Amino acid sequence: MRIGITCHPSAGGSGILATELGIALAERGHTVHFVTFEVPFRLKGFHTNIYSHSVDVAAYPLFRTPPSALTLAAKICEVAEEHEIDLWHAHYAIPNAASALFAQMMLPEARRYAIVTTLHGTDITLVGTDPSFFRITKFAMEQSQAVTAVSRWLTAETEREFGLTGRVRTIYNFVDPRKFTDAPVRRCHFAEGREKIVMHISNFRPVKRVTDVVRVFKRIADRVPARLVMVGEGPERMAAVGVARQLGVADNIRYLGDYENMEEILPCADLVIQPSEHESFGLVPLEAMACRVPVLATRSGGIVEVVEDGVTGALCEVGDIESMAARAIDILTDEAKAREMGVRGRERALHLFNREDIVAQYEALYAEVLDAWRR
Ligand code: GMT
Repeated sequence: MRIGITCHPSAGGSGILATELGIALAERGHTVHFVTFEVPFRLKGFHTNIYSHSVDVAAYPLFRTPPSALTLAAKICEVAEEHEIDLWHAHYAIPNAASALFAQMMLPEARRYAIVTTLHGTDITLVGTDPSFFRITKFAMEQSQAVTAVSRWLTAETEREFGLTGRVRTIYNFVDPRKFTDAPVRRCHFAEGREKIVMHISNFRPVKRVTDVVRVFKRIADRVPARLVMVGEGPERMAAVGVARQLGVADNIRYLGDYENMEEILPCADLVIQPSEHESFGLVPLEAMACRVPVLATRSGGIVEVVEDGVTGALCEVGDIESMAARAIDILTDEAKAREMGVRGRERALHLFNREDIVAQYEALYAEVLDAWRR
């Protein structure tokens, strides 16, 4: 198949998943064309069967902001026509599904591709439900030939919020268990001696509740020698820095900023913490589980489909700092329990969220969609 993929290329779960999917599809013999505003950050090196096309951003004095959704649509159209694309997979509804739809309409009828749209979470929960985006999000979903969501929770949320005429299918995110392993890594980069390493990885948006990470860590550090490693960048980072200073734990925290090769550092962690307001899936917890790292997360959204409470980590209510700290201390001070959780986490990652199985689900969906589209 000749497949086009559009995604947000910067560090973020939807872009990561789309890129890893494209790489896996190319390995299975499909030709994959990415159309994005910059080269997706996990698309490093040369891959047979993969092409990456960057979108020009038109800066004309009349435009207050560049009409990027239109330039994206124009580029998709150009690539689709030149490379005779069969199917376009848009990751994240806005603007990607809308631009893919516009490009589809611009193509001559005989050249039109089918569209699969994958919803990742905030495109529905935050952006899509904003009144200024609601109708265009709904329209783009209804005009797609298939819509998928990354958890059962997100599927239900989408159906509830949008009352769609068509069906939304759940296809879970996946992890590559060869890349994310428990290979030995150098813990000494982050901690000394018996100090435990607590890790948080995110884009530091308000939904991630990064100040909760620091508050929980303060309680952990009062009882267990520990370091907090914060990975990522975003608007709430300075709030986390401020709370850490107030609580007197600033010296125990290291901020790594944006870091690309997560598989190199994740296995160093003794615990990964993700106290989000809601999380449609939680790719970081899944990658942590694949590395045999227990996860402390909130019982919110689709994350409960990923992390099994008491088995692969712990789930607490959003904002319940005391419970989160108690569960974290429990894991960090019981090595046998932590080890068992790690083992069960990797088993779960391999069993439910295995790269080969999930990619095969997408392939089957593409074949079904194309079959109906060509009739
Ligand atoms: O985490 C983010 O805010 C980034 C966002 C994205 O689109 O890149 O992540 C969403 O998609 C990921 C991949 O499907 C999911 O693992 C995240 O749970 C989801 N984020 C939220 O729902 C907040």
